[in-house]
Amino acid sequence: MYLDRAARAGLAAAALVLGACRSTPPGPNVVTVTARDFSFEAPAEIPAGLTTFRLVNDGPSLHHIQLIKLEDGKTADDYVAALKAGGPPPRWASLAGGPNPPEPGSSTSATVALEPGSYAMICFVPAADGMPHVLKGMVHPFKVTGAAAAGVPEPTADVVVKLVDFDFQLSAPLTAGRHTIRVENAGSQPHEVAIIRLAPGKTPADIGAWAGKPVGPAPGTLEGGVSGIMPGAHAWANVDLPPGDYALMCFFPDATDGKPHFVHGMAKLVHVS
Ligand SMILES: [Cu+2]
Repeated sequence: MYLDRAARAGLAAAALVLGACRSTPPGPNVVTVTARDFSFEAPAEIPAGLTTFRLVNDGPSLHHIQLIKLEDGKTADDYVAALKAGGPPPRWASLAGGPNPPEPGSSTSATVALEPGSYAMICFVPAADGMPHVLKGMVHPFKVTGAAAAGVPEPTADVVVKLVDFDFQLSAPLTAGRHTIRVENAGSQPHEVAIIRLAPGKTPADIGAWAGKPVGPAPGTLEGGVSGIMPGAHAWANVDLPPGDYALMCFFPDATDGKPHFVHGMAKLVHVS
């Protein structure tokens, strides 16, 4: 019967699709992290290799994930103590990326290659009193174990954003919709990219002015990005951008004068259409 044959053809097509899925190379390991004021709900142990951190922000504040790789047997407590002591960033800690903030009640993700070792997951976003969330207890120690699985290809990016001292260089104009953005630090200092859709009439400078002590609603909508990575490192931001005017921002303090990098030029207006 005609219908039966059509149904059989449909089943055969479905089987082909399933077969194709099975032969697709494995993707990055996905780790879901829930952030809230002021804690992370995250695993204590994560396998080495390409890892997509999916950050679910339960709010009420903005949060991100800044991964810190700890060397020399140092712990997350040592890192927090070093932050409290002030001074230059400790040599035994390196910034290993992570997703920059989505809106409260929303989620975003970023992919990084995790080397085995000891890590701290922290949030540098300042509270309304100006104190970074990490100093309010937003720190989660974890271990990365094992060897990276072989044959997991790096994510395929459709846009590259180079972080330089002090600018964002885009390989192509950003268009509305889903993107995997490869973020490369081609500068001499740690950098990040926060992707923020500007509220009508607002500028990147308005974001900078608001961010130091974020009282009241942001003059824009947080759309993710990649938190701090070291010079020479790269990571990927997975975003879904509505059209609009955007600010690309780096909030890292400058190694020389301590001012945030956006003051030095890492506050770029980008039109997404
Ligand atoms: Cu920077």
